[in-house]
Amino acid sequence: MLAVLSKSADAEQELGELRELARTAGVETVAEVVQQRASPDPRTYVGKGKLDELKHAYEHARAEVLIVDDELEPTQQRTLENALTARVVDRTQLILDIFAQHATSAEGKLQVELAQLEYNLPRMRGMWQHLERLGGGTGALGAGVGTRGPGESQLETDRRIARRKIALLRRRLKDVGKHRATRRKERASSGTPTVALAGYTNVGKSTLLNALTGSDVSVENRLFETLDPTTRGFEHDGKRYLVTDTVGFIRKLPMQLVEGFASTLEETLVADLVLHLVDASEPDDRLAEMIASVDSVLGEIGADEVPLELVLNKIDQVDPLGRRRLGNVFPGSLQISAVTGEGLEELRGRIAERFADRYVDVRLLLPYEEGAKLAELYALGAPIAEREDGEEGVFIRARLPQPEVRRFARYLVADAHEGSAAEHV
Ligand SMILES: Nc1nc2c(ncn2[C@@H]2O[C@H](COP(=O)(O)OP(=O)(O)OP(=O)(O)O)[C@@H](O)[C@H]2O)c(=O)[nH]1
Ligand SMILES: [Mg+2]
Repeated sequence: MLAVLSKSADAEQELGELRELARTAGVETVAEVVQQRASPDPRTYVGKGKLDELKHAYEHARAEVLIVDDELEPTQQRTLENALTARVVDRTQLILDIFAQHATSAEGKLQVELAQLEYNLPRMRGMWQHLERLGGGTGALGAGVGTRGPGESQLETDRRIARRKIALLRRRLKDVGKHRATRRKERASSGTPTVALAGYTNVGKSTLLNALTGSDVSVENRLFETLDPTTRGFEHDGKRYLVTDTVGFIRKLPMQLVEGFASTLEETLVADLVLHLVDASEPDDRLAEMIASVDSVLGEIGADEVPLELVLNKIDQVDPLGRRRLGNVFPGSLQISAVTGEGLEELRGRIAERFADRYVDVRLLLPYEEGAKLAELYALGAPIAEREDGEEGVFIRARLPQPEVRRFARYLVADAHEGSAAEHV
């Protein structure tokens, strides 16, 4: 059963999202309760009168768990559980549960475990009391926890163990993060422009990665399908670009997850360009809210300095009138469909434009005795437009990333027509 406190008159969107989260976690919604209220009651979360209604609805629907659309204070959770004799799961716990289900890589699992421990640490007392009362067995949505009802000293011990585990996980994540940093540096030194896909969960980031690069990253109509960053390349007009797909954002993204997934989210931070992907088929006010929450997470991780393009995906779901309206609301944004392929050529072109001055067309004459330089050139992986083995050496026409040109400056040959050694594309 779902409970939502709403400040806005239209709670349907908040409910809809919570329903989706519950569905993704494998929970079927049997009843929903909404209270219009500016801020939660510090003790009971909902108002006192609403608590009776909630209790009645919970029993009537024969619900097995109450899911609340906020991160609850430990006391609020306890009070609700006592009042309803129910299992109460808050929004953060629900999202952590989904992340735990979807984590596949070693790093993803560590990140989720860290986030869960951090969520649980201040709640450990509540957790044990909860277990004692219910006779033990379940933490959040079925994660098995020990059933022993410990005394105060046991609790102290558990807290210490948890803190030590948190420190250990942080260290291990740092090590794993180093590998990622190395890979990132390799990418950066290759000079290949990197584009990061950012956006709300389920807007089609992975579908777009697949469409642009011909990959087959997992795509599902459920939330937080992707947790691990994936980087793939594509070529456009003879130039190579890298695209990174990463974890999606959500309204009220638990701060424990932002912290736990810091190194993953950094992929966005180090990109040369962020494509902020949105689901154009969402109603206007929901769209605005989704954009705002992505912007706020990008700001939180310091990625708001990276150049950004707003891209409206799922445009195949929008009628011509809606498209025109979106064009007015978001001037300069691209309208695409990662599924039908509409607008993808324009998107590639837009990306290329952004990096146009980062590549330089050069003509080189490499004497045969400079074989190592030739190997170096090939190692760059830059597209070679022409190669001719002449008398004086190898003549090459190639497109180099700007920072690499200096290494070959000695071998540059002037363009017969323009008289300049390097011409900007
Ligand atoms: N109609 C339509 N559906 C799309 C489009 N792009 C993606 N989808 C669907 O949207 C759902 C989510 O797609 P994903 O690519 O998994 O979305 P994501 O942003 O990677 O989601 P997370 O990894 O969960 O954050 C899938 O059911 C896709 O088939 C599109 O252009 N049009
Ligand atoms: Mg994805």
